[in-house]
Amino acid sequence: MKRIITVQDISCVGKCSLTVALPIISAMGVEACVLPTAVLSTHTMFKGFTFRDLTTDITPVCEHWKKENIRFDAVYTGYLGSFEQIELMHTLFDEFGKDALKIVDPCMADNGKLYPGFTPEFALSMAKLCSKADVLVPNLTETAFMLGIPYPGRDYVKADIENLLKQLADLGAKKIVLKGIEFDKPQPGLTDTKGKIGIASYDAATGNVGWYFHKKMPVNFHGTGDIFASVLTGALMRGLPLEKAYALAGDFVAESIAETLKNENHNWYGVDFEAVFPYLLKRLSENG
Ligand code: PXL
Repeated sequence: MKRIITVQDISCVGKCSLTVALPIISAMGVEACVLPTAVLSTHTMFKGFTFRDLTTDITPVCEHWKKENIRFDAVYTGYLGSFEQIELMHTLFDEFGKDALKIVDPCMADNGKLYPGFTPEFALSMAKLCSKADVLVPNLTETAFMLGIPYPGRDYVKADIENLLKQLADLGAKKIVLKGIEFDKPQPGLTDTKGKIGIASYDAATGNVGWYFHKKMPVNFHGTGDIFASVLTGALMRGLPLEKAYALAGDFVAESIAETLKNENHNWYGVDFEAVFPYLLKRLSENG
């Protein structure tokens, strides 16, 4: 069985970060080890959340793993709470990432805004960590902050996205999976994008650009980026090629939102992905 380590916070309530990564990656038949960066009472979209920083635990935990000769097939980093934690992730990649797939979700912003507590300088520091990624999974907002350019909103065409992919690859990441692409008008070479939301990918080694569009749900939910990156990690570990892995991740997010909206008293803070595991496992058994 493949074994991964995921490094992100545990928001006790909120259906994001570790409370989605653990169940999803485990359900996909991959051993999910965790390195929690902080414990929060809820994610940061609630008011008055508590925050216990776990930075000082990271090095001793890793030292113990080194003594025990523990190895991972993938190292997947998500929400990191400080500059110091980003620095520690460079060390983690050096020590545990040599033979492992390094997946970075630079989880810090969405819809044109940084999440509470983050600054543009933090985004530039995250961009340095992305240089070590085998697979980088940003959204458009994170891309803009990491490249130090204005958030494009919906004002872009296909060539602009291709340009962003190349700029992200110039940071040093080997493969890019850019989420949340929506085109208002038809684009050359792309069919059936109307009313859809999608993913653009780039392989720095070959220069190949890939696209995948899936149905756009009427409501945005928190934590869906973490769900996307978790499914992507699980699918890559199960041997799916990158294009199939991100298609499955996008479809699973859309299915999770659809499931949530079936209940008119649904939570505002996260999606009911738990009810969609049968779909995920069926797709996985059919190789995506
Ligand atoms: O879903 C991303 C995320 C993860 N962890 C924490 C967050 C957020 C988004 O706001 O607050 C603590």
